[in-house]
Amino acid sequence: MNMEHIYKEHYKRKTQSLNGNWSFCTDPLNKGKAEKWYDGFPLNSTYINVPSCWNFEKGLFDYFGVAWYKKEFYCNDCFLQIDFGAVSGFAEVYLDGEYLGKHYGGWLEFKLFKKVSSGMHSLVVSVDASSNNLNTIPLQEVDWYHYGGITRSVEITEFTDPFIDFYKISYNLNQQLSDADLSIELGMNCLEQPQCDLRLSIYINNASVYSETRSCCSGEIIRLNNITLRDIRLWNVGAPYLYDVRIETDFDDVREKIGFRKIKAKKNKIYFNNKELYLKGINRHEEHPDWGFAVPANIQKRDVDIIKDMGCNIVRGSHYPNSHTFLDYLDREGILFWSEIPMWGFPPSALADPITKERGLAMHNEMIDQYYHHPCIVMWGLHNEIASDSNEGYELTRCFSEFVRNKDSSRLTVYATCRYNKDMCLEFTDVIALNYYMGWYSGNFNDWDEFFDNIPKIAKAHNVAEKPVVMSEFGCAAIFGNSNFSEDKWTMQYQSQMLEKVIGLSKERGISGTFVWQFADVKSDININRARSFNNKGILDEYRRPKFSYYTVKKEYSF
Ligand code: ADA
Repeated sequence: MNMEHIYKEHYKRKTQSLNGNWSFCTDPLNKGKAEKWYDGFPLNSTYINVPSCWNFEKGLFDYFGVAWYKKEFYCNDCFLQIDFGAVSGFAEVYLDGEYLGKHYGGWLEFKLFKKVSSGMHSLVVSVDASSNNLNTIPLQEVDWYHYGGITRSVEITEFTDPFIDFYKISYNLNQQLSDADLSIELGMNCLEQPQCDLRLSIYINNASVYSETRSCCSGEIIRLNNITLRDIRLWNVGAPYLYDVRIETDFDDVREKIGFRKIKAKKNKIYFNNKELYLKGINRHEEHPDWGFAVPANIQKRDVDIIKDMGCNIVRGSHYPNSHTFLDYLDREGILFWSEIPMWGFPPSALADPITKERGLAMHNEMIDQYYHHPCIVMWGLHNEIASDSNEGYELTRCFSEFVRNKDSSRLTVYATCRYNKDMCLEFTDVIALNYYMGWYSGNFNDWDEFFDNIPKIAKAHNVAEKPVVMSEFGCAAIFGNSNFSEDKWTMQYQSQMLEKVIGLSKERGISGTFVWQFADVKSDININRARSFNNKGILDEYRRPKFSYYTVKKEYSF
């Protein structure tokens, strides 16, 4: 998809953006289906800009039900592909009054196909952003705001036979990291004939590395394994190098940016390109008070600039897959990324629900497929603060970790726990990640020393003493502008001292990295009852204005 990358993904493929104005109608009584709104859109509908979160429309701030969208467009005779960058919750799609397909789960892409003839067409989407506390991912109870809508771009493509349905470029590096053996998988489609001929060419940095005329059948996966690049330039932290890969057939093409690098966890340490690396991290919600999850590209870029200025070398995308725009900027800057699915705080009852598991696996599957090529991504996060001290948590973590490792063994696995002492799942991931808030929710500032003393002891007791440990969350709230000599809770001074202390101890005690909670203040669920209805632990406020701790973290990360 060409929608949210910062580079052009196709030169030949005929795509058309459907971003912009759509007809829009909320459906609080959920009657749209019975009344066939997909065939006759309500006359009292209004309009909305896509992509966006509908909560910014007047009167809809706390609307989390169903809403309908409609867009008309023109296309030629073709196999039409409709790509959605992300739709919150559950989407059902209709084309020209007929049901076309559905997708569950925000922050992930999906595509649908139909053979159409030339003329005007009508696309209708119903979006159900409702959640429960049993098997929606995320659950209703989370510490962020549940925005609804078509939150990322929509695009259509007019295909003619044969065309590239999917591709995957993976590689192996030799021991010296000087040569890369590429393997390229190409899923081909030719829908009208049993077999098609095609000219297939591959270019890397504009140099041809493969070219052949061959035939393919529909659904065939072409596997190319004999492309080797010697004396490669590595993608390094702070010194990235991206290779430009172009795959071309007669009438179709895809372009991808890849980077060669290696991440490994060994004996309590994390190695990047065979060198030990301390992770100087920050947690970031991809959210903004004026845009919700539909954060515009200029804000994404500025966030990356701020993160770079702060000296971070990794971002944790807490708690869901981020946009390609943000990740493209990280790829360009040589800043790493931890990507996870929005499985936050699941209790045993929700973990035991079979739909939870099914949806969680589908999300991991899509996340890895869709984000596979970003060199910045080095860790797949299985979940966050679930009941990992329960049998249900054990079973689900075992299943997720096996699935993720089988699908992509080139990255590390991790999940963030707040139950370290009694956690039953530490064996399953490459890295142990701890979320702790001493001196904020419980205990006091000085308890941190004892906490760090206990980290290796607990690891030993769990038989995971060789795994690297990172502090995946720690912090405290500070209201922007609240400055006081008393240096008590909620002041910018207290926050600053706390972060200095935890980062300082982590560096001293053999921890492999710190992820400050969090980048910017973020709108929280009203039921959580937070001051201003925000999680105020940002080291910037929600409009990205720096608090004192921003400079403290910058100082602590300047090594
Ligand atoms: C948890 C959670 C975060 C946030 C944080 C906090 O660790 O993972 O999303 O809610 O607590 O601020 O309390």
